[in-house]
Amino acid sequence: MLDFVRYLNDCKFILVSNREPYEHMYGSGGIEVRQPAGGLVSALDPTMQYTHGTWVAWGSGTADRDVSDEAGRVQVPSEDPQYTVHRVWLDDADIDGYYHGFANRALWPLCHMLIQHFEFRTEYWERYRAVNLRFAHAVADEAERCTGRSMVWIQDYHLALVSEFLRAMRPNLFVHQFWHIPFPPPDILQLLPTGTQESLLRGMLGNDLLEFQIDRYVENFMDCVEQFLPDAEVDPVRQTIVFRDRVIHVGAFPISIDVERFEALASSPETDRRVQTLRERYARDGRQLGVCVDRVDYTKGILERIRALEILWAESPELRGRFTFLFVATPSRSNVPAYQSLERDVVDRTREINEQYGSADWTPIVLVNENVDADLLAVVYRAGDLCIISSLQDGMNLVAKEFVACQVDERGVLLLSRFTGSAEEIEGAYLINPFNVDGFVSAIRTALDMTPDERRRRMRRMRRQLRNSTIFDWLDSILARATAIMAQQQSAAV
Ligand code: ADQ
Repeated sequence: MLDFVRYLNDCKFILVSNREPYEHMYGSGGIEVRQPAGGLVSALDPTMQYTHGTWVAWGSGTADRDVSDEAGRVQVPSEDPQYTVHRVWLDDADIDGYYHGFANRALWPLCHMLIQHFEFRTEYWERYRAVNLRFAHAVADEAERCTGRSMVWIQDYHLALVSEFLRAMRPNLFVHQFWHIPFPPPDILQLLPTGTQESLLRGMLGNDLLEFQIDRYVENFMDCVEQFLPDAEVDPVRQTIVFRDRVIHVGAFPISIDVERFEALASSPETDRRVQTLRERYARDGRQLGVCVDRVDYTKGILERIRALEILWAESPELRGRFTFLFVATPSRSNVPAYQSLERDVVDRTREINEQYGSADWTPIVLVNENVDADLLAVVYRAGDLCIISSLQDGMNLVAKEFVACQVDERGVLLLSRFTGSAEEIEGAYLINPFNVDGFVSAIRTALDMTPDERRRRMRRMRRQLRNSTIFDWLDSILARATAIMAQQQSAAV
């Protein structure tokens, strides 16, 4: 599994992300360590442990300062230290401006092209720049601590300017960045005030390699550079940009999940038992169970999905009592007003539909409003007869892949928005357009009517494909590409 670690043999690996891999929190029994759930941390933590690198991230835990040294460094995991976490400290104004402000109120909606949610404030942008500079100082400090060459890998849209700041401090560092969300075309990026879109793009061009999820985002990025930075030379065929006498490589590297882990979770005897109980409750006597798992976010098309379900039950009374929808939702970014009102709308709309169409022995939408653990996720995914992913835009969407990995009985249909990165990757899903409500409703009907043979055929195809494209393949292809470019640079410099 860790074969790709060979790429990092002779250089120090410095990973940079907004969220940290271990958070120290004051709890009732003293200091507790929390590791955030999620594919990225579970794939990268072993890599970091094996290479003894450094992870630079925001120190967000209540006890983080008390367990770190003066430079903000702490060894993890605490029971058997293998690598360093270098924490960057943010105060409330930083969190408001950098995180809730520019990252989540300006860049997030802009990249997802949902411009009704776009809100730019000069204060947000200034904080974003200041915090990105602070991250760059922390990385430079780490690079200075080692004698050999370092490879810096930045994650995501919170840190778009770090590579340019770093380049000015340490011109020889090798820096690359993975952009987890979509990248918009020029007509959308230009909603940023004049000058800001140029600064953002220049910030990203501090990297030696920029990784996006799919080719469409690569193309959008190159179109933006072409339009807003006339002094950059874009080569769309080779996917390179020459800027300030440097060559920046750009490419598509679709992220995935730890497929074996999800398959194992879905196949355990305990899961078997829990799936039976769940189906007994919601899918007995030929009833079908629809499922979905989401962060409550306006990009996920949640209200569009609820609306489609409502129309389905309104127009097809025969489906009332025959089809239940289990929706596992976790509140997210609750400090941003748009998210608060979405959370309220989801609860209100669900209650209205349940009151209108439900009966004594049937609840149309079962809303589980919490973050659930991976075991329960596997149960939900395996129990589903169909999974509905209706994102209005989504960089990749890992829920789609998790559902496929857990469908060990090959019973489920995947209804997948064609505006997800996954839709360009997964063959065998039933694609939908969440903006076309009638088409959406008729797709749910078709899925419910799909024969077991057709379901199995589609699911097998998706599962075969997924096994050849796991999160470890993703990591391997990025590190292989990064080290190849690094080697090219070194031989050109000799
Ligand atoms: P997200 O927008 O968070 O990620 P997604 O890819 O679907 O979207 O990942 C969500 C993750 O959170 C999944 O692993 C899912 O299991 C988990 N999750 C969601 N709701 C949960 C709940 N109620 N309980 C427990 N777990 C829950 C961003 C981009 C995506 C991109 C990923 C990875 O927006 O487009 O696919 O990063 O690059």
